[in-house]
Amino acid sequence: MVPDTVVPFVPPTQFSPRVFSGVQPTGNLHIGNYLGAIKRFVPLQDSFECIYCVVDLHAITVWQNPNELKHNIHEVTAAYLASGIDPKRSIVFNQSQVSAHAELAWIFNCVARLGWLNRMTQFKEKAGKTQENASVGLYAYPALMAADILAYRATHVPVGEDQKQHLELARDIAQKFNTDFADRIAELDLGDSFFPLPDPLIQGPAPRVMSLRDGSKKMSKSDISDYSRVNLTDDADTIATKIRKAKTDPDNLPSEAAGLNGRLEALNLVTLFAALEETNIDAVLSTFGGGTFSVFKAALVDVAVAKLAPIGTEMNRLMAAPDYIQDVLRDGSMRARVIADETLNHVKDILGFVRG
Ligand code: AQP
Repeated sequence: MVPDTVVPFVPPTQFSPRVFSGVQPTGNLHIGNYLGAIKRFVPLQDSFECIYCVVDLHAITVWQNPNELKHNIHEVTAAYLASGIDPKRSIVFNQSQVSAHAELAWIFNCVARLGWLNRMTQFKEKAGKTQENASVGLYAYPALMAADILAYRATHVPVGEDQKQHLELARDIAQKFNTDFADRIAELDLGDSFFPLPDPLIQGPAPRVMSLRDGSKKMSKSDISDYSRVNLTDDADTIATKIRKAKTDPDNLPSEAAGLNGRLEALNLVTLFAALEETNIDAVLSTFGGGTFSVFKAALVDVAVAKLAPIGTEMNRLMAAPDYIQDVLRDGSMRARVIADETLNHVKDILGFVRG
């Protein structure tokens, strides 16, 4: 029997298109987070119902300074808003204010298999050689990510390429849940399957921006070298210095894309230019091919400053008004809770939990 309190349910065969994505408030928000994720969140608002989360529960999978965490949560929120996410049209909130994420994550810990998590390359990269000392949360991170997405029964998830494997795991969890409880889902009249299999949206010219110091490493907030990344709040001088110091090789730029094979740093800088200018690698090389890096880097500085400075300025303005940011997060959390709690209540009924 479905409890009386259950609200009318959208048949699962007709999952309405919904986008969910998140960014961790781990400080040093960079141009990779922007080009690979946040920038691409914005146009999706025109065709989808969008939910954008500041995933603070994910952030604490590695130790965070409590005195900095609130600032970092505000920083990601400010980056969303400054980039063009409209908190009236989309839901913008921080994860820890909606307890359904943590509850559903536990349930998914019991659905996901150890073997699946053992294959996650990001855990291996982040835990490094000291896996025994990594938190259990870091290991279980992908189950929480699946909960984030599936609490809203989101159908599309815009992320950078590094998150592809986690998205596949979220699909596996959704599929296993649907299969394990198929009879119960049918008995409760919840359709053929309860969760959608969310599709990753990994697109654009820069799904994986690399470190400015090492073209084989992903640009990352947690890289100890600040020169490895361009931060969204860097001023024009800092952007110029970082790009001028970016690692390159002794040759001039090639005239064709094939000439970038094996030249990881050159490829990264050309890709960055193309992504910022919203063009492609061939077009960049048709202008700069055959020329020196110093000429190209000067042009890249101009483009980067032109695109990032307005965002950084707006982020700083918003962060100077923390009450507004708090209001956005409070309002977003209330709206998110309505959706996530409804999903969680159905999941509890499917599992056979008793709820009063
Ligand atoms: N280098 C990157 N290029 C393109 N996209 C990227 N993303 C991250 N790094 C790059 C995308 O940004 C979104 C938010 O990422 P996250 O905060 O969830 O953390 P992450 O993927 O672990 O990114 P970082 O910057 O490396 O953070 P730390 O160092 O804290 O782990 C995601 O969509 C991600 O794909």
